[in-house]
Amino acid sequence: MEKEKTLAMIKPDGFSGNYMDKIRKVILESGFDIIREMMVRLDAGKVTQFYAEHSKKSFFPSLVEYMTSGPVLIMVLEKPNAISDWRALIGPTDSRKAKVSHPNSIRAMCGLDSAKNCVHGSDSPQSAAREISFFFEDIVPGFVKHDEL
Ligand code: YYY
Ligand code: MG
Repeated sequence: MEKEKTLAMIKPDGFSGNYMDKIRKVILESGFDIIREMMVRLDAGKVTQFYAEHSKKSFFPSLVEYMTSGPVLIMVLEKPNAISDWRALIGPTDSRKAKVSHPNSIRAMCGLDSAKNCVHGSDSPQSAAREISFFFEDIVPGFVKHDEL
């Protein structure tokens, strides 16, 4: 089966709670290769672009505040079926639900609720291509950035 890439992110609470090493361990033990990673502090402009699809939602201002509250670790993960396997491993958006329905998921382990949920994962091949090229321009050759997204 052909390898696939997805974008993963450890959000600010993953840092502050010292979950970083645990999360990296789960990633590697689950068969993903971490082919690129960088630690950055996102500014409001970058978060607004990254989460453009949610810009009209009521939670958007708090999402921007949360995502800019501390450093994040951004990773490109690779393995066959990486996109849906990483989504399955992180669990549902709401960490409170994850603790009930997916107790072994990463969001159950380190998230708090539907806002502070500790990790990100691309939700489709289109999102993965956009999000990887958003942070690592060299990885998706030929992928055209959509400024309106
Ligand atoms: O893809 P995923 O992160 O699982 O959820 P989305 O519905 O795409 O929302 C993106 C991001 O927005 C979520 O990870 C936290 C934040 N958010 C929020 O703060 N409050 C909500 N009720 C829903 C989402
Ligand atoms: Mg999403």
